Amino acid sequence: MIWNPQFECQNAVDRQLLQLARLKNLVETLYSRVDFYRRKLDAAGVGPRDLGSLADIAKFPFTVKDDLRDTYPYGLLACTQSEIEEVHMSSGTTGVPVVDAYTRYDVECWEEGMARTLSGAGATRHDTVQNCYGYGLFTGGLGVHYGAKRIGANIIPMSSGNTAKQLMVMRDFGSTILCSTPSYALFMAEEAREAGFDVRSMRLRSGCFGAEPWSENMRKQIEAELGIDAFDIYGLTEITGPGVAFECECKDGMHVNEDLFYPEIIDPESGRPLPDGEKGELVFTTLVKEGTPLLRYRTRDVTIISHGACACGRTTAKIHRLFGRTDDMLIIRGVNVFPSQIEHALIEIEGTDPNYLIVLDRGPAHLDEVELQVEVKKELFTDETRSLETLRDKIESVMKSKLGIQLKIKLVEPKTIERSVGKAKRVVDRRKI
Ligand code: DLL
Repeated sequence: MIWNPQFECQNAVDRQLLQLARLKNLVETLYSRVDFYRRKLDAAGVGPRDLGSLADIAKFPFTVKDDLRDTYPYGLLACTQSEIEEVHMSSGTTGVPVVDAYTRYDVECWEEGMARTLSGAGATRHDTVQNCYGYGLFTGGLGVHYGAKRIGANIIPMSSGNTAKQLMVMRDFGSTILCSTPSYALFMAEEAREAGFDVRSMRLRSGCFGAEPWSENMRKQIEAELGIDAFDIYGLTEITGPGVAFECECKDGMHVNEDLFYPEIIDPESGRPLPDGEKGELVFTTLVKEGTPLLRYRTRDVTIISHGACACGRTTAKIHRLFGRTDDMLIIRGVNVFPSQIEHALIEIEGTDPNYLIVLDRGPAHLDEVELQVEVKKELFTDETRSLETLRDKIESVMKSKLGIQLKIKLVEPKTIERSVGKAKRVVDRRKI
């Protein structure tokens, strides 16, 4: 089901004209309303007049996550504060959040992008959408919520967690579409098996999964265990949240909502744009955003782009399932975590050394398990065990409040963690995704 054929099936020439007009408008807006961008564009010696064609975008400077952090909270606002209707945030490298501020029109565009996303997975107004993405500052919960409302579907705002209740609701209310992280979908399948729920015989028929890396193998497993069609959906807080790109029934790459976001693939080293089919870093320019519009935002996500019509009838560019990231950001149970955040938190805790190792694993229930090994001062090991326990509890609660996730803390003696001669190895990722 195609939600908006006018934009999703537009011919290439008309789309490019639309994108160019929107891009010019964006650059004008950024120049006149956002000091940060006026300085950046002046320094690069470019302005709206330099945009003769879409390819000219390559002359313009990039925006990076640090720019968002440095201008926290409202330094990139292109509208007045009273026009802001909603804000969302995700973690930045040092724990300073990156902010996305939405005007009424931005929320409408988000609803539109998410209506297309859910339609790609076959949703209509007759569906019951069980939304297990977290509601709150994370964009997953409300993004799906708005899209489902726009379609006119019945939305069950479960948020994440409480799996027994999720399964009961799924059965009793006949949910037809499941929205969650892929790892939580597998966890639910496992819990269902143990609790004697036969999800395959329920009404569930498809699901939208994203917010973290997953694989074709995981897709097969989710589809087999839940008896559904599983679709990959992509987005990021900075750009709008979910609703940036989504799979259709062909399950062969994610369609980018190109009338709303202009995608590029660049060489992460040189910054040069790469042609279709070449692997590189995904960059987005928001074409209609009013609150916090961004020019050439480097997502750090690595993928391939392809243009051309799809068998589903859509003509929008498609991005390949993500291959990874160019930075060290980890996604642990759907939460973005930078090792540097852990390091900053540890420095403030007395008794610890700044030597640590993050060990990631997929537990038997498919959920990420994280062990944080921390070297502690030698004296603590000779003391009563009570002080070690107190320190462990302290680290656990500091991490929980700073990162928003529970880590298993293992205190180790000095010099236990292997030293490396080059860049310190802070992460061991044993998750087989
Ligand atoms: O994860 C938005 C979202 C919510 C997407 C629900 C899909 C579903 P952030 O928390 O800002 O936003 O994290 C964005 O998550 O840059 C990717 O590295 C990763 N990511 C998102 N979707 C996928 C996906 C939301 N389908 C970061 N596959 C992005 C792999 C994904 N990684």
